[in-house]
Amino acid sequence: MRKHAVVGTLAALTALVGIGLGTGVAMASAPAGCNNTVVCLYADDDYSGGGFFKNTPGGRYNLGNEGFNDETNSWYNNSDVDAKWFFDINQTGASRCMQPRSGNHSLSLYDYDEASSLAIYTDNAAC
Ligand SMILES: [Ca+2]
Ligand SMILES: [Ca+2]
Repeated sequence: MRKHAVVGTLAALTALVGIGLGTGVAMASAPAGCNNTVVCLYADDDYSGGGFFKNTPGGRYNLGNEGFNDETNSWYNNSDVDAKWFFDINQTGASRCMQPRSGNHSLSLYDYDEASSLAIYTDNAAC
């Protein structure tokens, strides 16, 4: 009886932790190395593996020109403006908005290693 109660409590705790981790999109503070005002794309999950870092509002980039085509697995936008990554070059194909001061530490399998271009906007109303 007592053993069952302990197991039940552990299961409840595990479920709570799972809910907390499962939301996934925003984190409290930027990862180390993603400096203020910078949009950071990373080759691996959890903001690791090296990446592509830009802090130029209005900037448009083809990631193949930067040696970073179809590499992105996680990102953090540590700027105050919207940014967007695109499946294809020249800001075409499906896209994903990167809201200011937010991140995604592990893209979905569908989005894994797909980013081919990037737009950094000049305000936070672009997407
Ligand atoms: Ca990758
Ligand atoms: Ca692509």
